[in-house]
Amino acid sequence: MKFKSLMTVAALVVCAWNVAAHDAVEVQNAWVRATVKGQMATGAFMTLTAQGDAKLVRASTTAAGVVQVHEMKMDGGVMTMNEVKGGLDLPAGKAVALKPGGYHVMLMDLKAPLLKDTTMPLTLVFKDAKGVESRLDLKVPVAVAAPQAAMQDVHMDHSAHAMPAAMDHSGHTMQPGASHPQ
Ligand SMILES: [Cu+2]
Repeated sequence: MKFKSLMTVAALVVCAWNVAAHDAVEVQNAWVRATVKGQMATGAFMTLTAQGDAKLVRASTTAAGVVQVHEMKMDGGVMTMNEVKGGLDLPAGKAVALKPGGYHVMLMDLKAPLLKDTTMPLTLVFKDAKGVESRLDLKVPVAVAAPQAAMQDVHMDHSAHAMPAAMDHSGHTMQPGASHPQ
């Protein structure tokens, strides 16, 4: 009986998040690597924490013609980069880092150089465990390196955030010198 009433409360909370439309996945420390004239590709990086099991299924921006979710890894001493097929898994409550040398949002066919200290619009599309899609519109800071600030939340609306901001980020220190191939 008590268990059942708790379930009802949980369901109501989920509904509230759906109404907010963009609060099912928390985005932190988002940034996109600045480019120079003539450079056609770069990467966007961030930490994603889904409230419930979800996937990052696609991303888009007006700044690039092609946007893909990529995974970079060492394969027999060679760095390889492949599109993540079927979406990037975001297990409930787990901070998933997109960072140089690992997962990233690959921006190709750039329309213009991305200048540092500007922002770039980025739309992320998530799919929850029921297959329902939601989109999140971000303005991502353009920088030459990962932001040093531990907590830079690009969300504009914090009203519905029930999760504590201090998740465990110990595994997400940036690799000095790691860079994204052009
Ligand atoms: Cu890539």
